[in-house]
Amino acid sequence: EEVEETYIMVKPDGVQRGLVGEIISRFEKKGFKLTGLKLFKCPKELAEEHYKDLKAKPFFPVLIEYITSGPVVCMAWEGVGVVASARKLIGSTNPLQAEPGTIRGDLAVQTGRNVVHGSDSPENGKREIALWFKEGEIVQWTSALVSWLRE
Ligand code: YYY
Ligand code: MG
Repeated sequence: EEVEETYIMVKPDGVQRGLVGEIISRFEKKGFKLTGLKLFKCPKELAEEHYKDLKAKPFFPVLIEYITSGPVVCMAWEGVGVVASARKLIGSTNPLQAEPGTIRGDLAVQTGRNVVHGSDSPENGKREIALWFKEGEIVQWTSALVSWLRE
């Protein structure tokens, strides 16, 4: 069990639908530590770099259009096993297949409007945080709750 970091982002539909607080809450309540947070209008080049592995997919242009269509909320979260755990909290890519209780399972209906992003590996967590945040925007701090979350 290692301390990891993951990049979580409320997509433009999540911001427009007023789901920012709800989504942040899920990660806070689980017991992870927030180390970065900002509202941000994503430039096209950054969206393309973030999703570069999907460049050949037919839905890529529409995906870039969607991600750049309004402000997003960028977050960095830290914790033991946070990458895989956040993916579980988020649920399947297609919200209709996502389990109830997950963010997408509870709050979304379509893959193209699935409200939230989460890194899929610790390596991509680091890569994406470095991509979306500038130096100084990530804050190291000690939560007063640590001893109540882990023995
Ligand atoms: O990591 P996750 O967001 O669950 O899915 P990815 O396979 O990385 O795809 C990224 C993003 O692309 C997805 O959240 C929506 C969009 N997308 C799509 O519009 N249509 C697909 N068939 C697959 C993905
Ligand atoms: Mg992905």
